[in-house]
Amino acid sequence: MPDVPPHAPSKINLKDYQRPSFDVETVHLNIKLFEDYAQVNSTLKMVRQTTGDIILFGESLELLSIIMNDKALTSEHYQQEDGKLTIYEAPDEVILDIQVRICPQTNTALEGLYMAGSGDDTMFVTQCEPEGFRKITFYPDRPDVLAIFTTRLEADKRYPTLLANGNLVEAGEVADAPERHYAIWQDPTNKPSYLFACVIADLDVLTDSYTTSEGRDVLLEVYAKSADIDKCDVGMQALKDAMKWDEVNYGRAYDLDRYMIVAVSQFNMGAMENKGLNIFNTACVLSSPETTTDARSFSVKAIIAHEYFHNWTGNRITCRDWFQLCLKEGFTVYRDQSFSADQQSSAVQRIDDVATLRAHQFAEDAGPLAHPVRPESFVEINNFYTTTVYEKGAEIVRMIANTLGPDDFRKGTDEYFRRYDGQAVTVEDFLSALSITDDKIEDFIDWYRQPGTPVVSGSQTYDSAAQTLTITLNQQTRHVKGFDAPKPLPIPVATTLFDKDSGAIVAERMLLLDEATQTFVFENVASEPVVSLLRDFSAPVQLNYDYQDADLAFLLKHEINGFNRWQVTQMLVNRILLQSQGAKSSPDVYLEALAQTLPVLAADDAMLAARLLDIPSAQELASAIPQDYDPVLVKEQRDGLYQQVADKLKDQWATLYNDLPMQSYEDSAQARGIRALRNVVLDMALTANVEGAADWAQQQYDHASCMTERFGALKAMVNHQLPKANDYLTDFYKRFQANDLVIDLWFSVQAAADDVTPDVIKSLIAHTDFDWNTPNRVRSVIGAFSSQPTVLWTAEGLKMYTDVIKKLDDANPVLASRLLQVLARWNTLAEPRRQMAHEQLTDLRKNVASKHVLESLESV
Ligand code: 0A1
Ligand code: ZN
Repeated sequence: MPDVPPHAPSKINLKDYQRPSFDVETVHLNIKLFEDYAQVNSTLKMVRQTTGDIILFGESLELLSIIMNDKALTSEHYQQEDGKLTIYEAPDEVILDIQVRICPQTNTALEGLYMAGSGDDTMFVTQCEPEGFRKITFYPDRPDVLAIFTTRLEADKRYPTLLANGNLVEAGEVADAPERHYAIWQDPTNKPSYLFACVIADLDVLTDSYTTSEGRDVLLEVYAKSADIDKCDVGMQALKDAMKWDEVNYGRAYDLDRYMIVAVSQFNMGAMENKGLNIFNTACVLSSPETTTDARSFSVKAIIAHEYFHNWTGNRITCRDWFQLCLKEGFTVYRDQSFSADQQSSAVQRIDDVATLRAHQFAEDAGPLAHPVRPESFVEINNFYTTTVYEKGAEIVRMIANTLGPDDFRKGTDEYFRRYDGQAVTVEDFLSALSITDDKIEDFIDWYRQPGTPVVSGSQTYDSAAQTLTITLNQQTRHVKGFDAPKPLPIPVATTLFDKDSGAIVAERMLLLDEATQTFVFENVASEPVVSLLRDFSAPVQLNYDYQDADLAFLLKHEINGFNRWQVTQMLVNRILLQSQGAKSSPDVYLEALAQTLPVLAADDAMLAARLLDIPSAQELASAIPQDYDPVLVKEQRDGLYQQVADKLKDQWATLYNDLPMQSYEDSAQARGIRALRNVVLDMALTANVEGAADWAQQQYDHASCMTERFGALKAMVNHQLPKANDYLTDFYKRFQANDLVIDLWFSVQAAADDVTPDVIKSLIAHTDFDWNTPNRVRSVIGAFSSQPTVLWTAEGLKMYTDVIKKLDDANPVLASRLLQVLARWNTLAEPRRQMAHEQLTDLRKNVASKHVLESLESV
């Protein structure tokens, strides 16, 4: 009996990997765009590598003809089945000419070549990672087939912008068709098809230049529609900063004469690193003080850097197969996080990265969609662009970098680039290069193979006679269904001992916990110290140490590193809020410690002070509750603690707020810190009912110098349901009606409001500006709504949410499946919600067809 139902989509397994039987040397693409279709002619020069037939992939293509070595093929020479075209008995060297017709105008999945924008802003762009190229033409669309691409684009002159990878070699009018023109681009680097890109549009361009450390003059271009071109400077500057940073920190210089970025309003993800022609979601490249919050603007810089860094980690060295996705993503995220840490306080950067990891990746690792950083099987690779692959993947690289130290890590990365440049490789190859100075690094392979977040528990004993401190640590990882029993992983635990009286550091060591249980002895310790563990979050684990509340309060005061102070507040908060999970703290110690720390820190480091007031989101708290999760109870407890903090410092909010006056806009770390803290203080003051706080909000909105101030005020007014909130929402809408990204904020602030109801969401969906074909807009309503678990996990909330998934399943399965991930932890809910969710998800499963969504529903 098969253990999968016959209709279940089939799985692809890492262990079945086989080299392609043919390589492609060169590809000539000729893409002609017409009013309601496009014709794609391709010429592939292919050479045999191993035995076997030629296998090409193709989806949603109308095959017009195939010619092999000048001979037209008919159906007896090939077979077309399940998105595969197999050509039999091919000679060792072939020239294939293939003609297909595609329809970018109706491509709502936003993969392959698709139409974006509307009216005068219509444009055509591509998204090929991971398997979109097969929607443009038949091709061995797999990352280990590298080829030299030449691309000819032809379109009506109404689209003056014709771009593809590499260098422009020719452009002109089309003979016999004066209304049409063409451009020919040649990319001199060997690349897999997922890095192919082209753009046919009418765009303005911001131009700059950069001279590399190797003396290459590079033309830099950011393309956007004309109304947005004034919002491209932040991205351009970030690009130049990233280029320099990669030269200094990794010895990597850019390798082409041109680097282009194109902003597109309809895009499933953040951005894409296509060789020399990055395509960006407008939300991840456009930035201006008036329209973009500081947090968004900061992430614009990080994403620009991320895509640029892929040029070496992803493009020049790419993945052998899609199971190795973390090879390029984990390393590149680690690189962009390091870049960002150099642009602001490194403590705040680490706080933000760890907060994201804990909120999203830990939740994923705790639920039914848990998977290894390098999965071993999948149905649909699009479902594996996850925080596990990206963020946990980055944490593994960070552990390796910290274990080696900066010099040996650099030797290892130099070796990686030297050995594998121009190749498609595996995680094992990466580890083997990094281990040239220390072969223990290869042991980190288990981190890539084993799902689940390890829990590190521990305790200490102090022997005053021997003057030794013994720390006992043990590790445990849950056994995820379908995987081998977990084994101990190498876990670096950064540890510092503090003298209890003076607060001075007594000893500092990186402990390597690589067995189930281990003891570590510190000698010559004169009195029992307070131990600070997992400093800078030295490993992606849950820490469960036998602390007294007083130890944590001590660390909040004496820890010198800002990240560690934040980590201590988070431990205190978790011990208060997760009482049902055996935690054991009263809020008093936490409230007292905050009250003492905050006023001093506010003057010193406003950004860090703002972070210290963080209380984990309801979703993050939920991820620590393995069963009987009651969203109402968690919300009550969370809101209750927030209220207690607000009340405890009630007398101080006015002083704090007034000490953070609004000034003319400045883009410095200090100014950003002040703006962040002011927004937090405003919300606290409204929570504590501080007299006059509603006026502060209105004043802040009316006199805002930038979007961080204006949106912070609006959000506070909406969340606290101030009488004027609706007037201000109307004003906000009118002011920014022409700017889609700001209108996304307008939608999201309502959809994520504390008092949101499914009816509010329905009315937002019915708004004339709502658009199912624009993922940013869908996320601004549906994604934002999912941040309110008490409404989401109701019969009505779930019905609405699953109806959205049904609606998107066919039109845009990548988006549908990503939105669905939010419901993954339905089985940890307390009854009767669990049963209710199960019924709705079972019903959803009967009403969807995409393998993306079906795979995400496998555990239902
Ligand atoms: N490689 C990109 C992410 C990306 C993945 C898939 C996409 O379309 C389905 C688009 C972008 C990155 O890491 O930035
Ligand atoms: Zn990436």
